[in-house]
Amino acid sequence: MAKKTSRPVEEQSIDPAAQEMLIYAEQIGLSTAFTRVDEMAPCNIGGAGMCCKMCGMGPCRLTKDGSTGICGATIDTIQARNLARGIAGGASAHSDHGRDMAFTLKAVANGEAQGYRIRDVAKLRYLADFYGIEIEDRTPAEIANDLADLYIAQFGQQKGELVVTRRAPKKRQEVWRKANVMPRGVDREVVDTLHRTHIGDDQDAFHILEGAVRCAVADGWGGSLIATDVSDILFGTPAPVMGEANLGVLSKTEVNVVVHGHEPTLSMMIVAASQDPEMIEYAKSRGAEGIVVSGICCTANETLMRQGVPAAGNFLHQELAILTGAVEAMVVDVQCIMQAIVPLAENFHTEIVTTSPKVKITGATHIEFHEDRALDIAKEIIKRACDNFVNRKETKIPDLKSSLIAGFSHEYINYMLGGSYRGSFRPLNDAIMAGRIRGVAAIIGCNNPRSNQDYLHIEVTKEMLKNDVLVVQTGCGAIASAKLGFMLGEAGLDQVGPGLREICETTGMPPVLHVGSCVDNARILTVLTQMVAEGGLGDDIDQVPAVGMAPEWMSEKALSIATYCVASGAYVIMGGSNPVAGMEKVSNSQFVAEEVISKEWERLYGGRLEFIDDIDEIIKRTLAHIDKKRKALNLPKYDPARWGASGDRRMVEIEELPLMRREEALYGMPVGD
Ligand code: SF4
Ligand code: MSK
Repeated sequence: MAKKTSRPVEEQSIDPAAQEMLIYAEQIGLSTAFTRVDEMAPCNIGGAGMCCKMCGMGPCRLTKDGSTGICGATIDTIQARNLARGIAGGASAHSDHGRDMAFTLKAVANGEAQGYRIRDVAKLRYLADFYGIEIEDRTPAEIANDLADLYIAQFGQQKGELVVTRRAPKKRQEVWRKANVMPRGVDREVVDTLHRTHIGDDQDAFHILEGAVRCAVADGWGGSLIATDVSDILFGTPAPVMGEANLGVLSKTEVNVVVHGHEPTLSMMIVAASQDPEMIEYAKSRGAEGIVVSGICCTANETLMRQGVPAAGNFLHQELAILTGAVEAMVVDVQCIMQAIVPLAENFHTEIVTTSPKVKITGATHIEFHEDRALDIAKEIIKRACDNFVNRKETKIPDLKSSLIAGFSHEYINYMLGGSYRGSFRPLNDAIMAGRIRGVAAIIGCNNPRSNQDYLHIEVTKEMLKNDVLVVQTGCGAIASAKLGFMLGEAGLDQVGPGLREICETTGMPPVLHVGSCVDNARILTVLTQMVAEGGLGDDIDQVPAVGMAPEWMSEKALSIATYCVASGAYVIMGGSNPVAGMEKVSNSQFVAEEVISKEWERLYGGRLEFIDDIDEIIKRTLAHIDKKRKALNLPKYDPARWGASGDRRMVEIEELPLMRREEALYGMPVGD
């Protein structure tokens, strides 16, 4: 039962659809994460990373100046260990996703996966060739088998260097070697971090966090990049596709199947099964008009950017979708699935179906997914949802959804800027060098009910656009922008500065680019690498005028992403709670971990990690960093007045002038008689 919420709905979410559902939840007395968060005060000792429970002598809470744990561990050791374990947790989740994708590729190559095929042969051949796999006179299946073996080997490799790191700029690889953070194997680095943070192991904050950086690099330039590569090979490299986002995508008259989690393997098969005429007939036989599949969280991003499957919402929408009473089945795989959806669904007819061999939730139906029967399993789930349609009672679906364009992969951006025969990042680099585009901001990451849902994502995005900063987004941040209408070409252009606006009008790209799911932050790394390779913006990622932000972060994966971005040279700002914060009672001089992730990491990698909860400060530091990098590259100072009205706007103004004045405006003087 929900208690009366302490915050008005406008302070829980800026999304009108969410607000509508939150009012409804309160009316019918059901709790959500939005209300539970107000009933659960955060522990400020644990939140600041000052509580250690690494052994049975503790937990030890270090809240007094100079205090240590029972074993003598100091505050900097404890904070560094806690942060390192968070990074290892996030890296393991992303990377295990990558491993599963590599096994799927192997199964597809060997004809052991039902319903899949290799869709992007060009990317398969490019990657195989990059890694030295023979591609001439070989079938896609033969090449895919070898590439899958190479990728699978990256997880268990014990010595040497992850081959995937060769995709980073050469200078960056040297930085990692010099700093001793070049990963040996994905699993090895995760285990190494868990080992060194056990009681009685590594007890030097700098050294603990060095291991954590190696682990994060193994994620970003290892497991995550493998996940993205294989998803593109199997399901197609994303290219712009129209879609819709928000709870209004749920259908009043059709069977609603919501796919939620992260891995595209099952969700893409569910999409395929839902389009099967036999399944549609089955739905009709149960009284529905058809079947609608929609997504939540990063499964939404995976299916949206490849198939245009509508996104029902981001992380905090998972409970709200069930509250509509219109969801026959919520099919989940891995990561970011709240246990609360099972008891919540008991108030409705919604069946929660877990599918991953790694994830069961007490009270949910478990239908385990295996590639060799993928399509059969997907059809079985769809049929169950159709059968459940007759149990649907009153529904309450907010009549709110926004259109968007998703699918800006690295490859498409290259094509978009240069065309088929001269694909290039040159126009983007030139625009940054000239100052039309001030810089690039990657605004990524989760929703967190401790802040106002989507508010930070949207406010930061708006400020970046006003300041001619091109925005790329992934994960739940991308869905926040989509829901609020920023991802539709001209739709957001009235809020964009003149220089960026002109580039958007010339190239046809929206000012906010949907780049994918949270595992696809690896795409942002490859975009930055190509910007470096294109020339004019330095010879390594740390020189590019770019910033990464996760304003509403909550998951361990966000910690790993932030760390691999810093290790790649980026300045990263996280909003919300600071896991290495100090407490007033304890002398600041002790907070070595916070010093390491900012000053020390900047010295070693050229990037730094900061936790800042003030939105004005986030914006100020982002723009200051971009300007600092512009200055270091000797680029002209950013000056929006230089560009004035952009091309299309100027043309509209000129069109409205009398003929004589029009010619004068166009050519500087009247033309002819
Ligand atoms: Fe306490 Fe040390 Fe055990 Fe941590 S490892 S719980 S600080 S005794
Ligand atoms: S789903 S990790 S809440 S982005 Fe990738 Fe969203 Fe964060 Fe999960």
